[in-house]
Amino acid sequence: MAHAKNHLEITPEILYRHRRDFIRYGALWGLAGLLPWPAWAKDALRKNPKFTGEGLTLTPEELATSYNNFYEFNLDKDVAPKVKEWKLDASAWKVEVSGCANAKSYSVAELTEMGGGAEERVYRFRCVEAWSMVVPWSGFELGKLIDKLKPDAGMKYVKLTTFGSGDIGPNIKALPHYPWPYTEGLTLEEARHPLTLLATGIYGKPLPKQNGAPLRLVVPWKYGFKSIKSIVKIEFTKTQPKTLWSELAPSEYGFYANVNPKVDHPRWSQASERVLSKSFFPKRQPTLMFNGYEKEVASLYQGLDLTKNY
Ligand SMILES: Nc1nc2c(c(=O)[nH]1)N[C@H]1C(S)=C(S)[C@@H](COP(=O)(O)O)O[C@H]1N2
Ligand SMILES: [Mo]
Repeated sequence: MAHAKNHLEITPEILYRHRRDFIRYGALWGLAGLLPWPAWAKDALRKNPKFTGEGLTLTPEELATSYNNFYEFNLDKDVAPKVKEWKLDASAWKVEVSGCANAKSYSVAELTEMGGGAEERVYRFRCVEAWSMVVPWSGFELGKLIDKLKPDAGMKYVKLTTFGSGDIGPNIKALPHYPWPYTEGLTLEEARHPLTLLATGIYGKPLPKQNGAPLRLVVPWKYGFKSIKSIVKIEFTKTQPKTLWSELAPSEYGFYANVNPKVDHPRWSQASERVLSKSFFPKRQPTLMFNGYEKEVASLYQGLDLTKNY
């Protein structure tokens, strides 16, 4: 890390915001006695009460926005010093949608509106490289958007694609053996699961470039590589779409990529994970089945051999 701080100095954004609100409204509150939290003091961003992150420790924002995998730009995670030079312009973004009744090109604002507006959810996030974090995403359920888009009859999958221009992502030119553009896919059932988000923000702010501005997928029970960034295309398909990682290394990265402590990566164990932190002695914790979302998603995979369908 470029400017490592003592980990005791780190204040998670949510605590910071609560503290700021407390200072701002505390005096008034004190005068009024034990009144409920006034409606006008609430953040504009809706917080989903089911996903407030209770019992989880939020990853410091500074880490979640600097320790990134975004292969189009960099392979070494430490993006913070370089991100200013990235030619990713999220301002006039369009997403091409096909394979459905309402196929056309949409702005991110239009998609957000169709998805019911953005709300905040705190999710665990587990990279296949065996590190993990806990972050507050702003976004909307992909399933709500799918209902509005109305997939054509017989569609079974959703394919998502990142921009493919080497003028934006220099590694698209520098690493020609990668099957660019970055693509990912979900079964329609997975895409419609209420946990599956299209995110437009993180830590209550618009997504920074390195986290996949202006629109990225978040599938918290799957390895991080499924959560494709900077999406330019959403396609409904009849057949299982090809994905960048499963094409590049099919024995290491499957289509499902469900977090599973019992199915190891061919080159390392998935039984435990390093918790991203600024601490000199990062904590390791056991990895949870479906990254802790087993109750919600296990039924999607009934009868499926998860050792073969990794
Ligand atoms: N387009 C694109 N999406 C991507 C990646 C990438 O390299 N390119 N990396 C993936 C991987 S491996 C991870 S772990 C997450 C990282 O997301 P974060 O940087 O917001 O933590 O993004 C995923 N989405
Ligand atoms: Mo990852």
